Amino acid sequence: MLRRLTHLALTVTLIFGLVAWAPPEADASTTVANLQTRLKAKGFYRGAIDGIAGAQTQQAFMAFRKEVGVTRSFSWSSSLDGLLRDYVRPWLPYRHDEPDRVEVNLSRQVMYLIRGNKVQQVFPISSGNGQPYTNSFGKFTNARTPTGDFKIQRHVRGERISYLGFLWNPWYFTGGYALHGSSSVPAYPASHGCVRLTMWDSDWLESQLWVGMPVHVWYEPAGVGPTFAPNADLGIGGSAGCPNGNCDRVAFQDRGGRFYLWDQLSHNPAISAFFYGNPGDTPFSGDWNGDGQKTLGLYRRSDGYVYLRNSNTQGVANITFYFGNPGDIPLAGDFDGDGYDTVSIYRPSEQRFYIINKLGADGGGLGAAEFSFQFGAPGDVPFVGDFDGNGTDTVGVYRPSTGQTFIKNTLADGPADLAFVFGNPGDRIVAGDWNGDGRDTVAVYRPTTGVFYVKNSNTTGAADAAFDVGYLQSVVTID
Ligand SMILES: [Ca+2]
Ligand SMILES: [Ca+2]
Ligand SMILES: [Ca+2]
Ligand SMILES: [Ca+2]
Repeated sequence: MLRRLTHLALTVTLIFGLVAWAPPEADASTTVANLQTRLKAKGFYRGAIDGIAGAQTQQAFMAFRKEVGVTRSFSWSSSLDGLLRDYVRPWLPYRHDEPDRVEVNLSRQVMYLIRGNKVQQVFPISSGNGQPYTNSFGKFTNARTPTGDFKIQRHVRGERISYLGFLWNPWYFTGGYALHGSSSVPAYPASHGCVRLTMWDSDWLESQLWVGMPVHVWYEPAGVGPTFAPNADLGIGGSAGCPNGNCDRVAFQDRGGRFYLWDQLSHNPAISAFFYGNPGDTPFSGDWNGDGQKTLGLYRRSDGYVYLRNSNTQGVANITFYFGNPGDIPLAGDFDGDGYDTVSIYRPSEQRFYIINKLGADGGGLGAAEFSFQFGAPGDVPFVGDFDGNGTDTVGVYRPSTGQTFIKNTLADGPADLAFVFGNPGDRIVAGDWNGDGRDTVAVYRPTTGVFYVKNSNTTGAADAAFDVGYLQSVVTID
């Protein structure tokens, strides 16, 4: 037994490259029986508590990994322990006339069994792989799982052989598409369009489903607001905490142009939402009027203007001016330490920062750069912060292809003062003072999973906290 446990503990070490991990001693919290009990309590496991990490248990590991959006595999890692402890079943659309139903989440490759409008069980699935094939009528079609609102139409108990193969306990919800047991439920969509369940889950569901039961099949909405309740925690190491009340906050932008302002970095923030700008505008933030409050600015690529506002509320811009060249990236900070943030430029074609310490005149242009310097490589994304706590903002660049992050504490040509790795390809970076110690550090928002990872030091290593914020677009720091 000890041998198996050690192997289990050693199997998977990294979540998204964020976690510097050392093999822990096997203890009671990582025994297979203990994991089975905990996974059962959270709705991921329906088998016996037998201490054996067989196929059914491994599929429960997979189901959990699919559901929380970490690397999909059939093994457990101690780095998942905290996620399981803090896991809260997702908030799903409340359907008042359908308290008992099935929801199929094609994005995460899981199926939820819902009773009394609450998620009871989470099943690993494999849906349509999107590949072309020839159907039973000889027609060329694509292996897509139909999305929409359905009801179970008919059921065959046990084995059914269809044109495309073997189905176990199929529950047809539209045409030839069924929820059914299969001997192959991999990490990814692999079917011709049916929703594959494991054989044992399909047996377990025999007493749970019925003809006429509602089935909803969907992808997670991209940018239509948080899909999960704010308290659906994915905590790594708990809340960032703010001992002195001087911590920065964040606002997330969705694809519809709405901002969600968190009142604090915690798993239960009060969130205010407001619309500002147009869908597709690039947000940033700064204290434009020197009142100590960072508020939103937007860059609208289609007309080349920036729009600055002095409160984080719905309304029109307080100051507007023409910005830079097409392709320039706006950034804002207090680069001269006078208490006012101004809008400057990162020009990716030159990998060059153009620093401007005055705001452009309302209705006019941005103004001439006071100085410039080269920093970064093609593809890098700039960000701003006071990384050494001296009251003056400087810049960093984030390399989304590798997660490498480079920071400067002076605004001049020359090498980085700090270099470290944080995040995954595709992450959105932002800097802020998350713990109130006066120094800005990095955080990344991962659009693919809707998780915001916060770090309190500018070093390689694990995130200090992680928050499930839902499927949004961008993040900005607000203090
Ligand atoms: Ca202000
Ligand atoms: Ca300034
Ligand atoms: Ca500084
Ligand atoms: Ca800090």
